[in-house]
Amino acid sequence: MNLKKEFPILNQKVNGHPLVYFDNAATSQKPQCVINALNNYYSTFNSNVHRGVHELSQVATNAYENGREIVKNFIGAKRTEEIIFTKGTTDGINIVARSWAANNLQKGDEVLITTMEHHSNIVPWQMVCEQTGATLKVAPIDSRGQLIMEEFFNLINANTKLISVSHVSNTLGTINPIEKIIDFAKKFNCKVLIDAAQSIPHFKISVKDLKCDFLAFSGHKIFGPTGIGVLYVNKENYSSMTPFIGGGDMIKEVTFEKTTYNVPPFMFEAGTPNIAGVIGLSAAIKFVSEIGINKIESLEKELLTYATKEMSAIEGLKIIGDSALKTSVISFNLSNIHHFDLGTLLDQLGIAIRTGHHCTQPLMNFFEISGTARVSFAFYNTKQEIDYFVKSLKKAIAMLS
Ligand code: C6P
Repeated sequence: MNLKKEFPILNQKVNGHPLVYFDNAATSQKPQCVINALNNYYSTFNSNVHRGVHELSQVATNAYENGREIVKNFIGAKRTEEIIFTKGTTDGINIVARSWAANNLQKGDEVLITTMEHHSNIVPWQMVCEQTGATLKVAPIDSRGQLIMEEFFNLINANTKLISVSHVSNTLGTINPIEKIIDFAKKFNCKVLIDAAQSIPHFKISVKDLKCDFLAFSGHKIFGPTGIGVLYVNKENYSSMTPFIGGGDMIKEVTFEKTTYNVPPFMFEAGTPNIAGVIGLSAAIKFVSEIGINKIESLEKELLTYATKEMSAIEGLKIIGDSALKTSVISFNLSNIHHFDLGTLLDQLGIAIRTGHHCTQPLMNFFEISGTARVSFAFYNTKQEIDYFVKSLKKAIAMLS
């Protein structure tokens, strides 16, 4: 399979140059099979789910629920009901904050996050700590952008009720040792949420092996549509969760006096869900599985190693985050050139990168920088694209210095 050819958007010129898309951590591109699945749904069986007795509704319901099965198998969950469809990673983390943490935390309890978290894994905990009186603790990192594990473990105690940590940092590419974190947390009976937004597209994840309590990811970062995501909840945790969004489909019975709730996961999917999103995500996961997630991992490792070597040779270029374990992301700054100016110039040459704080302002404060330029790869990127990028980077340096 010519992998790049599967993505129609990549076959175009931007600003007169063949598009080089290096902003995959922000959102990945969609293969033709995902576009076809969305088209097919809207052209042939668009209908609401769980409601109608008519044929189209039944076909849509089957496709939607089959999506749950596909996700369950993909992340190695034991039970289909452990899969909640959400709007994305942000939504998934907020569901845990509102439906679990708000009901189970109190003054004296602690929530532990890390310095490298995305705002989506900081702000919900600040909100819930303010509401419950719990305290937010932040585990430190070193200058390479790695967790300092000794200090991380020292922060865990009998008061630690939840650890919420990114599997992979969107800004640094650091892969965190979540297996060790989960093992250690279990000794304290502490819940663990994994923000898998940046790991799910890049390597194999098995929640059964990890034994995490919660895991959240976004469909759009794994070649699926925007507006769809997944929250995995280990079934044992459902007994201590209550829904916080009320409406259709999440109920068993409603009277004006009292409402009883549907069983999970439906209890957490109030209102008409993103049916097209689930169908598109299902197609994306099938596509990834056909290529093989291990193959994707090794293709991307090659790209990361090659780009790191080529970029490191550029004078005045400083890579932010060189963890021993890294995936698919290179953040960098150039001496005397603002990342925003660089991003704008590269755009003129057809190269899409991201610039700014990447929704990790506390991490920027740690490194005492305002932002970075960031390239992030997917398996459809090529070494030729990296060569063109490096050549363009040198051109940009010559122009902007
Ligand atoms: N990071 C990036 O360019 P949503 O927006 O809900 O799909 O994902 C939020 C999110 C949560 N955690 C991590 C580690 C993330 O990287 C992201 C999204 C994008 O890095 C957009 S800011």
